[in-house]
Amino acid sequence: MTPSISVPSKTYEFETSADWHGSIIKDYVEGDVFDFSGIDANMGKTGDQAFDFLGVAGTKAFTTDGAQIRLRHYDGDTYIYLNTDGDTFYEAKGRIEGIHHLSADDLLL
Ligand SMILES: [Ca+2]
Repeated sequence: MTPSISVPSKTYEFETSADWHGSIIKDYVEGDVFDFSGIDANMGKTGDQAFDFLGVAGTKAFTTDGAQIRLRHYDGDTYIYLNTDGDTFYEAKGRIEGIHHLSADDLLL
């Protein structure tokens, strides 16, 4: 009988959108958490705002509300885009190897 090995879930923590930008996560497993809560999601407002999670969404999903996170599945990988400044373009993009169906529960916003 093979003993089952329980691997505790990991938390990937990012303090700034620059920390996340260009990241490549190679060892993600289901249950791991991405902690973006330390990032000020809206640089246009004072204080530390939280992100809105848009789920898997196209490039037009970002609005001028800023403070948004969207996912993209592309070429076998999962990308997470952060919009932090109230225009419709991302400030940071990182990649998780493989297709993962992350929900808001997998992200700390
Ligand atoms: Ca932006």
